Amino acid sequence: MRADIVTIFPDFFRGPLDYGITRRAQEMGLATIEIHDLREFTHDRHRTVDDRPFGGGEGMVLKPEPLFECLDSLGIAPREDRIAGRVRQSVVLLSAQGQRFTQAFAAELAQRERMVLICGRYEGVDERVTDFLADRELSVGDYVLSGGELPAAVIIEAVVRLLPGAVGNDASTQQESFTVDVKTRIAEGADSTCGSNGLLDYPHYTRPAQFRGMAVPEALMTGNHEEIRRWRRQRALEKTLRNRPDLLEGSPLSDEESKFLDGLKKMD
Ligand code: 9D3
Repeated sequence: MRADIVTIFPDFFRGPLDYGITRRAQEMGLATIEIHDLREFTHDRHRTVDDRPFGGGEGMVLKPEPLFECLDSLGIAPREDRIAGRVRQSVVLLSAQGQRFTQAFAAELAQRERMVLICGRYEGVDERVTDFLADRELSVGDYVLSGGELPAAVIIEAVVRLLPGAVGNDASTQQESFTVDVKTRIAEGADSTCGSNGLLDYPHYTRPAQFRGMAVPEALMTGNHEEIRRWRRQRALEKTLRNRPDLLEGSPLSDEESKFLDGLKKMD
């Protein structure tokens, strides 16, 4: 996959993409990430990328011309070909007004040969970019950031780790590939926070078994795999109820799990 990032802060991306899986994916040639300085697509002495909003109001807006010129220079297919799926390319505008980025979007973008991420800044971006240049407008969550740079790094990381071969022999992917229905769920957009069942993951422990008076739970030390499985499932249910009750809605539970969960709900 080739990813292009369009930004007024090109130096921002020295760092976040040069570690771990994203670094290795680039070294292996699975991903090529290019950063484009929006100011290089201006023509005035001050390299102006923003202007005041028509109709008045607070703040500044990213001008359309440098963004359209930048995209022209990238040799991206026409928007109608991208939208119709005639080419596997996406142009994504990062904005606070976008659709929420989820694992499902990550899985979809991982199918693309090419993706362009446009980082919004200031109060926003001229809407003609949204309507006629980008084919998706994405936000990474309901909180206010100062621009699309961190979100772009988030999206690149989420997408690149899904590229075939990117995670290598990492135990977490091996475990994922055990169960066919997990892969299917992930392809269908299962949340990365979820284990195989749409719940949060169970808690993990490693050595030492005793640490400053804090013991690893007994069940994990038994070597009884049936008991360990049940313990993990119960802790995952507890944690999901406490931290992400919304995930329990769409999650199919066995009779035993439903009973356990009802018991938990009565407790508080
Ligand atoms: C008047 C309200 N505005 C400012 C408080 C809205 C607003 C404009 C521009 C809020 C944020 C931004 C800049 N943010 C992004 O460009 C952005 C973003 C975000 O703020 N949160 C989550 N995802 C993203 S992607 C791009």
